[in-house]
Amino acid sequence: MPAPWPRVILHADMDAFYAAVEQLDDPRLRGRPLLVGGTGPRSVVATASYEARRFGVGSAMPMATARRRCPQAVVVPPRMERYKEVSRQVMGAFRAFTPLIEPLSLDEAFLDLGEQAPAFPSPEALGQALKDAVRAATGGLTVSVGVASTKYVAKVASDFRKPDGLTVVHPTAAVAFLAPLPVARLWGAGPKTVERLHGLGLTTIGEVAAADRASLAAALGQAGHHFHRLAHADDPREVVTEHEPKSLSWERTLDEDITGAAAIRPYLRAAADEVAERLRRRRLRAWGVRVKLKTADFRLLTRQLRLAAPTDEAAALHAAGLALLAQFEMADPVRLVGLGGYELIDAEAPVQLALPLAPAPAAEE
Ligand code: DCP
Ligand code: MG
Repeated sequence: MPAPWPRVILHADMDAFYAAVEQLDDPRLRGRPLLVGGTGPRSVVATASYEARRFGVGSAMPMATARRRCPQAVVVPPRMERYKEVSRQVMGAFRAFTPLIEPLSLDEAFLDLGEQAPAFPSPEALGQALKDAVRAATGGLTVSVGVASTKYVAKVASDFRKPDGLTVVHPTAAVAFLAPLPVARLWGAGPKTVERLHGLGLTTIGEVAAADRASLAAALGQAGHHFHRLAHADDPREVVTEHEPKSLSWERTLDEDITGAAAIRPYLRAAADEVAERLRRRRLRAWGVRVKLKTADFRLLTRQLRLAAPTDEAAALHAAGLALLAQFEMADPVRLVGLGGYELIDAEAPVQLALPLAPAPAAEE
């Protein structure tokens, strides 16, 4: 993958998912307007095939209204078990590309290609390979894919040319890509926000990007900052896999062995910065801090402690790291230095402060 991609994130969203599965399983339904949903008086449309969408019907519309607008549509009841089965095939196809998958629903996920991306000659080839893999795994279903360097832009991109779309937004083109889109496409902007933005005379994302950040914040509070950043294609959120990491650590095998605390301290500084950055990106905080040293003769030594409050700050991690370093006997040369946070919690979770605790027992492997 060419250099200017700081990272490669894909958003993939199956086309008319339930309806596409029904058309896959019953060839007579292919090419026809199809509504998936119940037929009771209070039923709504779960989804409509693209043939039916032309008649102005779509998800969440009362079934009665949809049938009035598109009387020739076939209506089938949902078969959730089958959709879950196909969803497993789809997610399985994604997993062949990367373990870093964040499913948002049965038919939609973010993929962080991180280190796998360079294996592909171009972002277009990568996106096409994903589409081909989904088609093969499901026996013929199409997925729309957005490729970008942030989650937000990838999500907007996957929706850009539906169905069977592939939209690649180069990082340097992201702001221009977003600019003409309506403010409703800002992630998290519901009807109320859209109304407020319109009240400020802002109807496109480009206008939000050009707006003064302070006045946006004055009108919308914290959300004003958030939307201003999104409009600049700035979205620090990481792809979060189903399984939260148990710990986040930084470690480095050194070019040459070093001896003594003074030589080790600069590495702890760098490690604390890196771990804090990664915690914040994942919206996590660590209760525990661990320092790991490997001696030149390959003994692994660790010391750990539990903080008085969970943190995502480099200064707190660094201070803990220095306190832990003081607990090692520093006579032997060291070939590896590491620092990690463990016992991670959601940064937004309410925190119950710890009772003062003695340091956790040191471990030695
Ligand atoms: N769904 C639902 N009720 C809704 C929205 C969706 O039951 N209000 C179900 C049916 C969809 C599936 O979830 O098939 C996926 O939702 P999407 O929003 O991705 O819609 P589709 O995949 O149907 O269409 P699109 O091609 O727009 O992604
Ligand atoms: Mg979909």
